[in-house]
Amino acid sequence: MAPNISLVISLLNEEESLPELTDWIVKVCDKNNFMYEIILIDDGSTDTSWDVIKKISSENNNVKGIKFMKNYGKSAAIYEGFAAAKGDVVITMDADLQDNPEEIPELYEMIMKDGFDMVSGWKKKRYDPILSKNLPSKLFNFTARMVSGLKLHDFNCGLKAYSNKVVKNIEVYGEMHRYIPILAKRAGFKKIGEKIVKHQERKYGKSKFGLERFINGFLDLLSITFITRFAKRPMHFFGTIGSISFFGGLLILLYLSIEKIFFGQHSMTSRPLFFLGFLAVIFGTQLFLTGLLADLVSRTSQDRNKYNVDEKINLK
Ligand SMILES: Nc1nc2c(ncn2[C@@H]2O[C@H](COP(=O)(O)OP(=O)(O)O)[C@@H](O)[C@H]2O)c(=O)[nH]1
Ligand SMILES: [Mg+2]
Repeated sequence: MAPNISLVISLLNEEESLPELTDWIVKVCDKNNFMYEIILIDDGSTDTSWDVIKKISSENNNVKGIKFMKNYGKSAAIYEGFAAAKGDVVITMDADLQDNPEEIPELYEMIMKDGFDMVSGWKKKRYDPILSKNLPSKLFNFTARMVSGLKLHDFNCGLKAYSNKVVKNIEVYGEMHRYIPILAKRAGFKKIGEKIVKHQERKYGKSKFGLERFINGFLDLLSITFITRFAKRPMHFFGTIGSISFFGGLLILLYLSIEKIFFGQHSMTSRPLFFLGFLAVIFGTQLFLTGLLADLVSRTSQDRNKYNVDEKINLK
């Protein structure tokens, strides 16, 4: 029988947390009579995480593992997890025990009973460093709200629930795991909700995302804007600016030519305006061609979702 719930957990070097985490999830699922599967994706860990996963999955068939040959990043891991997930409801959570498995039943209800396509967790009370995490995250979320029109407080929360349809219809790649609610909205899912979730301090190991968030956060903001609007149609972006520049330049040159031909202005090339027009036409053509090329490239890139999987357990 197909499981009710798939838990998709991507991880990097979380050997200490894994046994406790899976025990806790199993306990919650058993108590609620859920048929469940736990899909652990080891994204090139250098500690003994994979051995731990092998051990756990040998004792419990519902625990499944995917091991990447190297570190591809969280989006890649989630992509593979989503592809493998069979449950009616798919729930992602962090592996470090910061997300609380006790939230699973309510998230499940929100998808199955209340009809949400997706529910995003909101770590209202957050146990992370203020300066390196909480503040940049507020800024990121503010802009993401502006850009997407989605009223969520915590776009990047690891704890999220989806109906199966959502995970099979969105493509998480690059660094897109931060924008999954936006991807879902773009894919046509409308009922996207939020649930305040409990958050804990990290118990073992240390955070893998550090201060580089300041910079990445800013770049993410740029790409989030760009991607939501133009990823599939780069031509709309480059083409628009290119055309404005091209036709602006053309007008300038036309004006100068008319002046020369009909009003006897002598030297066209000694006038500053000539260079502006000249430049604008060339610049516009360049942008236009860039847009065209980008369009072709984005259409033909087929292997952006190819990841080398080393081994799989309890999965075909
Ligand atoms: N697939 C994958 N997961 C990662 C990577 N880095 C961290 N994670 C996992 O993502 C989750 C959150 O990471 P964490 O370091 O706790 O980030 P923080 O909670 O924002 O400080 C944990 O389950 C990590 O094991 C990575 O490079 N690839
Ligand atoms: Mg964490």
